[in-house]
Amino acid sequence: MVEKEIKSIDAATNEMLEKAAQEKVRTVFDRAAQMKPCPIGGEGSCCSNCAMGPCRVPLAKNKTETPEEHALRTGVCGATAETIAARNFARKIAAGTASHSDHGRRVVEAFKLMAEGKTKDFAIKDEQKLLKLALDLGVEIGNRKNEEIALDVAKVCEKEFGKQDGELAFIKNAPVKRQELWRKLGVVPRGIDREVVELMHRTHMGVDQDYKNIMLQGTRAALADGWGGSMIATEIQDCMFGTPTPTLSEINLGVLKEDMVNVIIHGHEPALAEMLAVESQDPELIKYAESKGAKGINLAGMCCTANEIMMRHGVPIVGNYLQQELAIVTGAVEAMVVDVQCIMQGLQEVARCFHTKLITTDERAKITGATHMQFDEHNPRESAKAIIKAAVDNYPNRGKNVRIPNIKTPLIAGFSHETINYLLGGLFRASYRPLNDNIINGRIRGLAGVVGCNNARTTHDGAHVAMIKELIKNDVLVLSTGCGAMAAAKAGLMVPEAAKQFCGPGLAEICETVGIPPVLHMGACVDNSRILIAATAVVKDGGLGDDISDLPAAGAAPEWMSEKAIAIGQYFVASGMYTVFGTTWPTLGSGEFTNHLFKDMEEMYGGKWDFQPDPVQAAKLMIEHIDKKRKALGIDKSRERVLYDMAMRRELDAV
Ligand code: CUV
Ligand code: SF4
Repeated sequence: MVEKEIKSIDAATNEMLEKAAQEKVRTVFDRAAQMKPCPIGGEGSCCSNCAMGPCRVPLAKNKTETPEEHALRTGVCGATAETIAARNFARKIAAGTASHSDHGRRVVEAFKLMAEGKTKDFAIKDEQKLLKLALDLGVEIGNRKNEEIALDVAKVCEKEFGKQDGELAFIKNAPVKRQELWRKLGVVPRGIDREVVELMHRTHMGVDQDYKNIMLQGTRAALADGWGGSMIATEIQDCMFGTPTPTLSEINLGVLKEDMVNVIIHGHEPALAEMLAVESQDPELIKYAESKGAKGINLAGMCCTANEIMMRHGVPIVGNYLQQELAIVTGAVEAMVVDVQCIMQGLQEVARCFHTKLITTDERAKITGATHMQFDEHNPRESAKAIIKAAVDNYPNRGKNVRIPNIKTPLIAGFSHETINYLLGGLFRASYRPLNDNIINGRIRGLAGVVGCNNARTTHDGAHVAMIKELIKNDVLVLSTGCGAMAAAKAGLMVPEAAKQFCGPGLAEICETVGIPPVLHMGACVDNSRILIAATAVVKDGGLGDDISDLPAAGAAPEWMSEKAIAIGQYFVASGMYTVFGTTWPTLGSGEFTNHLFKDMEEMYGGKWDFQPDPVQAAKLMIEHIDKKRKALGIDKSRERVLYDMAMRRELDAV
């Protein structure tokens, strides 16, 4: 665990932390200072899977521990440090996969209601994508109506969750070689729910007690997330709400408005957020807000829901994970509307110090003390209206202690896989060819996915920004999602002008020619599936090997905290990606199991885990990996030439 020196690199966050301190409001930053992490649990060495424990098998302090001594250090049932660390790790995968996938399931349910005509408020926004999905899923197109096709697509997707055998449909989206490898290793997911259930079973007391075998199922569940639940969520959301295209927006606490009703939507699933985006523009509701003395209604997003509606509608983002309580600390938030995932219970305590109404909207996620207003999928518009009305009604209750930091940054987002395709190849011959060519000729050194959360155990946004800057300085194009993307945006890295200032010469040239930022915002956490699809598209375009593991590419989550991040990391690794995490690593209590993740996995999958809390060092590891892959592809020399050319050109320019 690295001790953090400063709380945040973000000025708006620090300003609100001061306000919170003045007003004696306790936030996650204070709680983190007070509650030290448990060192035994932190390294994955605490087992509470049965009532003979909890048992603790921490890493031996004594480095000279013999294998015999090591074997004697077990839980009451005899479970070894390896088994305990593996079970704990695997259960994080199960929880992460369950979360993304349950999100996917809800989206499919709403999509089905729409296709059946049971809700009039949603529609098919991207017909192209619907047809592509139908083809992928073997749904007949013929000259059937879109709604009929959609209904069948919904039914097939729905079955993916409860399927008992066979293979998940989207596995076929992966490179052929990858699919074969998965089949050989026996890790192709059969059904999403089944893999999660089996993983929970196998990690129950007294079942699977071979860490390698546990991780086979751990991998199968993770793949059921990336190439299953998450991918379903992304694809169906695109169908129903539109596939993102480049959008200009703004981010940070400064998007809140002093003279308007501020409604924040926080969480993950976009259905309610979509409706709030529409209803916040409703003339009648705006008039109602004016009747209460406000100039209008200002909707803004928080966490991954923010990414969803910013990507599709340009709705501004208030902030990322560690800023959720601080938004309320401004004193200017009438309603904080939440659904599922990454919602701190601390919000309620902070909301109590202000006039803010914390509104839960999903029966799966209630918070003691908060107001519950159930979102009705049959009647999304009415639900959204009621919520906004409650926020407006709360406007006159605003206190005197309002202070909104005057800090916000512009960003361009909306880089779905399809958009990147068009931007690079043009509308009529959309393709990754130019990207591949520029990787091969060395202007772009490689690709990096920098994703994931914030974590109160490390400087807010610090690792994301330091890592990304190091990568783009070295000509690595960065794809980003989640709270990491927001950190990059706040640091000004998601505008095309960032290229000149922060990138190496090769990447800067590409960004300037195409007019893209050096860090491409691809969406929410479930949209990490877009990175899988993009990586596969690069493979299929040719010239860079025949599997994801051949690509000069790497992944990272330098400030991860959620179990979802572990599921994502595992499906990245199993898809062939070198993946490095920061802040803390949850298996260090077992050297042997950690070795399995950090070494054996490379032999199995061509991708592996790594841990490096220093973000610049971690970026260097990623670059090293990228260079290793370039060398294996025989394209290491081209890069030297390009850089040489550029240096010469600059010398000439200087003359
Ligand atoms: Ni799903 S999972 S803190 S909001 S990225 Fe942000 Fe993103 Fe992690 Fe949560
Ligand atoms: Fe202890 Fe074994 Fe029970 Fe875990 S399962 S708590 S190691 S006895």
